[in-house]
Amino acid sequence: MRSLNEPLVSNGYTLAMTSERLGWLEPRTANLPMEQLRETYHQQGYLWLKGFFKRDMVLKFRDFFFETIAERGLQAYFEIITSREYEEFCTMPHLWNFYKEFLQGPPYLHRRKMLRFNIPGEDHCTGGHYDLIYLRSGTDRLCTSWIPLDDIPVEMGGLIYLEHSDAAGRQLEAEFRAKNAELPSEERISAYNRNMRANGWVSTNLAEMAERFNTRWLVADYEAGDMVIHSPYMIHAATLNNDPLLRTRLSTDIRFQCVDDEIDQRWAKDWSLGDDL
Ligand SMILES: O=C(O)CCC(=O)C(=O)O
Repeated sequence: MRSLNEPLVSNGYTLAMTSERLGWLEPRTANLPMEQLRETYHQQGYLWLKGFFKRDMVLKFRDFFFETIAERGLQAYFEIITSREYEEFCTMPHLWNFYKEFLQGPPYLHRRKMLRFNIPGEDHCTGGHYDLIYLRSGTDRLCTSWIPLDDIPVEMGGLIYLEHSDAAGRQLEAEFRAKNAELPSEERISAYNRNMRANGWVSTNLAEMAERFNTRWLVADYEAGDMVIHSPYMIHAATLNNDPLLRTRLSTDIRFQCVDDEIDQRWAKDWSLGDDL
């Protein structure tokens, strides 16, 4: 297990680097029996599948992204979001068939899909949250796939998980459900209603969160080809991209469920700026 040279920083807060507060995500290989993978996912709240995709395929999509932006400028970003290339990447048979087996039913991919890039020097990143806050109007049998679209060592600020926080997310959501019960129906399901914190985050102070929940943030050196699946209650966040080589962190996060489970229709459209979801 390697050690980190610099402390990890997230939205102005420095993470404690002690072994009680910081650890490493545990990888699995995708060729393990499906039952075992499902069990690990339920126990840990996440499943980090090493080398799930062919590396070349991931890097080809990364190249498509950066070449399109280089040719046409940042305004091409939302064209990429709606592009055939992105849709094909997210629905490739290898991924689709995996989810069919994992979910034990025909999968449904939420159309609102995020492609994120984080440049070294930015001062903000994803705060601590769980995903159901944004998807309250459907089933909670929901899986997020977080896919690094390049190698993302810890220093580049990949996704980090609060260990064993699926239970804490469930507890928080039960509390919010009770508080939100009085609100008009549209507001009740909103991640930004009067009972929620800014951006729907649990907090941006990750150091305080590790103390409060008495647990560790789990970090990882991700490689192109990996995929992490997390539960909608699992608390996660990111740290700032502090890459000495000044590379941009590129990743996508997309959400699957069974087509027969209740679907949050607010997500049945492409991601756009200010869509308030
Ligand atoms: O990539 C990020 O910074 C955030 C991703 C995320 O929150 C998710 O995958 O649910």
